Amino acid sequence: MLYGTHTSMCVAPALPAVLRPLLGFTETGSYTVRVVTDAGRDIEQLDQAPKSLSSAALSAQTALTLSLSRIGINEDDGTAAAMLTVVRSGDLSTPLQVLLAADGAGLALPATVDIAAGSASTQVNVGVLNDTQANGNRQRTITATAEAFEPGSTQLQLLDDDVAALTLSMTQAAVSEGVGSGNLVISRNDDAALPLTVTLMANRPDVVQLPASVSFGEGEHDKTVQVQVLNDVLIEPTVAVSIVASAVGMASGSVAFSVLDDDAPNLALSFDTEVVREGAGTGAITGTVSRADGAAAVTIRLASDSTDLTVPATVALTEKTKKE
Ligand SMILES: [Ca+2]
Ligand SMILES: [Ca+2]
Ligand SMILES: [Ca+2]
Repeated sequence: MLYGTHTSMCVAPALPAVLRPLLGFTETGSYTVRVVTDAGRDIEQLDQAPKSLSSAALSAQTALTLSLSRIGINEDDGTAAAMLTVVRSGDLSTPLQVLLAADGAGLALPATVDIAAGSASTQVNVGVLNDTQANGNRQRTITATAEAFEPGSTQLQLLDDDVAALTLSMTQAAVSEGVGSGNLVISRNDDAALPLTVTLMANRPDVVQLPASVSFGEGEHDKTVQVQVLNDVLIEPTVAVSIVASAVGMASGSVAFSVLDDDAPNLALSFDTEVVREGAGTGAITGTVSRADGAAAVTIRLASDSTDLTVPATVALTEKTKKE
């Protein structure tokens, strides 16, 4: 506490902010502080530094203060992750526009918030932006500023909800045998501070070929490799291919795509006679449908260009057979 040798009207220009509320300086303006000695007129001083009093007016500066309903918010908490309360001191008779800012990415804040005339405070939602990066927990400071006000600030923890993982994508959802290759993109979602070797594996090495591994350099987040699609002359159904990528310390990633066959059945049609009499009836001619290659079942459509000859609409070739 401050003591003096006599009673006087005086002012303390450098009065610490912590004393202002104790002395009742809640309003803007100039104040005069009366310092009164104790009954014994003794001076009690905790240090020996000279003390002086000034006649300059003391101005109690207005200030903004911030508080949050929560100080730890998760990346997936959405647009109303926490409630921010902005309080002003001083004259309340006019509205006040307060500027809000955060010291880093990840928060959704309005750039300004208005405190209405007659109000000392207002509230606003603090939202959080959810990303897919394994970017760790981050501390953020929110600051409120307004002209002629001491800025206010508050801090919160932005909690990551992502694990370090690999993701895969194919630039084509389906690749034809005849095209030869497709592009596989491998991505890592961590900060890529260290090089990384990723192992690649396909469920159908008889259909596709790809590098056994791919190396990420420091700072590299994406790599693209070619997936070779093996070509043959066999008639085959569409093949579902999946590729898995794995690496130490990372969750594995996978992608599925289709390999489309480009081989048409090589069909032949022959008859057991070249001449037939009118009225010979059903079964007058035996036709043979055959294929030179392919193992899969297939249905062949038949047609005649004459109303004098009738043929079955379809004939089915079962797996590895020919049919008459
Ligand atoms: Ca996330
Ligand atoms: Ca994240
Ligand atoms: Ca084929």
